[in-house]
Amino acid sequence: MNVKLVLFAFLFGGLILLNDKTNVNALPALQARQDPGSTLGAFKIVGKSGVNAMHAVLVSPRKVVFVDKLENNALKRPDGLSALSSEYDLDTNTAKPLGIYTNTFCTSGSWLGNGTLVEAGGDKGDANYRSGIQTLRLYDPSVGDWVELEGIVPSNRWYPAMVTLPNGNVMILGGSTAATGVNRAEIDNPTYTIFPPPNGGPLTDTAFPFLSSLLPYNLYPMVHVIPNYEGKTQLFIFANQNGIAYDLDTGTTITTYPKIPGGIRSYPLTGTSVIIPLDPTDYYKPTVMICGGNKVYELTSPAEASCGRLELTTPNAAWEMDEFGGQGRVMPDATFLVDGSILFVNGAATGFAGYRKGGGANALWVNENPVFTPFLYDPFAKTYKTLAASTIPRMYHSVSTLIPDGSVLIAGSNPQGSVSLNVKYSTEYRVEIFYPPYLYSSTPRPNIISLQTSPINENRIPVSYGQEVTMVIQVKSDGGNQPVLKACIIHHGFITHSQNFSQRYVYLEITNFWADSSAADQYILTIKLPPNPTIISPGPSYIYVFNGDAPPVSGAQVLLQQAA
Ligand SMILES: *[C@@H]1O[C@H](CO)[C@@H](O)[C@H](O)[C@H]1NC(C)=O
Ligand SMILES: *[C@@H]1O[C@H](CO)[C@@H](O)[C@H](O)[C@H]1NC(C)=O
Ligand SMILES: [Cu+2]
Repeated sequence: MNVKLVLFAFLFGGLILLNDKTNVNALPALQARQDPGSTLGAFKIVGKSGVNAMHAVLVSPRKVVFVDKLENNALKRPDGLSALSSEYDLDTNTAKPLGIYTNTFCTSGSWLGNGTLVEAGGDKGDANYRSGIQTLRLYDPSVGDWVELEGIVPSNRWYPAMVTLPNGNVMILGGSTAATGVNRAEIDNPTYTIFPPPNGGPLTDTAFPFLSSLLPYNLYPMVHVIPNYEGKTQLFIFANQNGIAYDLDTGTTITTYPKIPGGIRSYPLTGTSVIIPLDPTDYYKPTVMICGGNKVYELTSPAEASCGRLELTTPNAAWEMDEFGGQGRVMPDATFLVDGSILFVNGAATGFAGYRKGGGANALWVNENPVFTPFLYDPFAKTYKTLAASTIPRMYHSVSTLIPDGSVLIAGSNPQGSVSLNVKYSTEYRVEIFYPPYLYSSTPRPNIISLQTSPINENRIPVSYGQEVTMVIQVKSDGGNQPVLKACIIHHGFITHSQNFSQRYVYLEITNFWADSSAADQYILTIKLPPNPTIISPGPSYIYVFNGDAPPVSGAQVLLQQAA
């Protein structure tokens, strides 16, 4: 048995991880305690992203790929040109350039079910970079770099959305055919494209007129797969203030939902959306939560301070509104934590998404008054808690993603047309890790030793829908108490512009649990995976086992697929 054990030491109620690597990710000192046993978490600046972190995706347990737009980044490719994409190593906190040669301003991405990442769209090129507006890019983590397929996207895609379908293909949806601050009919692209094309041959566009009805605020539409037991491909598609449930197999609208109260939720009055954690004991009943945005396209307009929750499969469901923790936010990022809570972070308190207008002392900030404090939302209690603040403004073009060790990587912010340093709201390269309160818990963290007898995070472990998998974990007893274990699977998604394509959090049923007499504090668990790919898309995901609120030392990366 692989015993690359991680030792725990408990000091002053905090938790320090000791392992054989340099301890670069040690927890920062505790910030002010709110109440005994609970903290506000802490930020730590850990490194530089090399390119602005406009798009981010966790590609393996300790690596994040960033994609920027075409601009003059200090990080250079081997040929001397500025890199547009980098791979960030979470152990060494260093970034290396990747090979993208077409303009990625601004794109979307999602994983194919086979475990290759797709990213598509962009803008015009320049003397050194080609146009990216019809480019599709593939990233295979086992190769570790991009392959660009230029000109294969049948129409121009600027600010499209993307989602992984239950069959493992990706859908590229909407956007405009040319760069714009606000969309308009002449450049609208109310169509979708599926990759790879279902019948082979070239990619084709299919008309999707619902998007035109949402002009001018239909860029980066929100899209989520709706869970069902009938093997149907049904999507929740939302922009501006309106959403529908759409059956992709029959090309019909199943439900037209009521308009969300409050402001406009999609680009450039950007809010965010998540499907709150799905639960097998509740038959995976989906509830979407849409937060933030703004009411009017006006620089000084206070950001929308409301969130709406809507049950997508309950007949005649109404929006259940709250005050978004009392803080308006445009361009928030919503990040699931391992325990199912949602971290809202980044964004601004006034304005809308986009670059400054004008320069120097005359700069007009279209987004202003950065919000420095993350809020932790409990989707069951429906409560918000204010956490420790960052010192870095993170507004337009910033990101946040969960890391399998339970922390959150936060990067980016570039409300500038091109790299501008040492100015107000500079192009921001600093990468922060946010350590949520649960990492300071005194509850022992589980250490996942193996999954289906394979040591974790050496390779993606293949698993299939409905399968019962076996895990061996170690967890110290907490003052003689047995661990209280829960399990979940998280698809970390592709993050850009406050959207998180194909994101998903699903609780897993622990079907059996017993002490393993072969080693102290060791347990064997059997865990049942979700029954079908409408619940969580096929492709790379992480299985987590947590003890009370304490996340595992690391989640276990799997490649989830249909049984052959
Ligand atoms: C996944 O499918 C895409 C599209 O067909 C292909 O280009 C890619 O190589 C495949 N990846 C793997 C890991 O097989
Ligand atoms: C996206 O969603 C996934 C899974 O739900 C989560 O792990 C990730 O942190 C989220 N990121 C953002 C920015 O919403
Ligand atoms: Cu953008």
